[in-house]
Amino acid sequence: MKQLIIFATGNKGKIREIRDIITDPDTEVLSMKEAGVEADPDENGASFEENALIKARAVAELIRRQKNEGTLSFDTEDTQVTVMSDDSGLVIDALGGEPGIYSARYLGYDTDYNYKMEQIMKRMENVPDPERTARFVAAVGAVFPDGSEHVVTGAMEGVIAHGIYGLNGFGYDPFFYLPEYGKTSAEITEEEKNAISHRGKALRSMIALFDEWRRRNSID
Ligand code: ITT
Repeated sequence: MKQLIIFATGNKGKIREIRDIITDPDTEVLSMKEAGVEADPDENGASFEENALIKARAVAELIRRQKNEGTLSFDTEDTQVTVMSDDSGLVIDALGGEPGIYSARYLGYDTDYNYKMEQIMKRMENVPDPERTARFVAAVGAVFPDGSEHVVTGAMEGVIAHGIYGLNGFGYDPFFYLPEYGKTSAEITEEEKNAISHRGKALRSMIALFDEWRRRNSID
């Protein structure tokens, strides 16, 4: 049975990392745009986990509807479709957990990230290094082919730097300093980031859950 994972995200940085993390050659990964099932639900949950499930559920619902109407743009013959989503953000201890679940919306969804990071560094001007701890958190949600819902999380610990360094990654990576590398997460390679990142950890946990589900349901 072919496996198709549709990823309920419109964020190109996320989808690039996800494709590098899900390497099983028998599993096809499509973004919701590629699959023609673009949903933009209100992310009004109170946690990363709730928002991840809201996104996965909305796309699963759209697929169900399009299937009933016969308007699905992809073939579901001999294919099991799973929807996954990622809700993530940056949690800064000295700012009481901000921007947290509002990381994408912080200072405006379309605002340049250099500006967002500069504003955060300004707010943290007087915060001494030992108190500049932060973490990226990712919740990966999923609706499996039997309609069951699942959510797992992962985190990557770091420190808010005093400047912006590096061109890799996306979003808040250039000021997220990883003491064990002596670099920001925009200075390490994408491969290095995926090995230690919140997204890498959560996604690998979700894939393990999914593989377990397939074994239990005797699906090869
Ligand atoms: P989708 O909802 O379509 O997936 P989004 O960008 O709106 O895309 P979120 O609501 O989950 O996604 O917001 C996540 C934000 O957190 C993201 O836009 C970045 O600003 C930040 N973020 C998450 N993971 C990150 C990472 O690995 N590196 C840098 N910034 C990250």
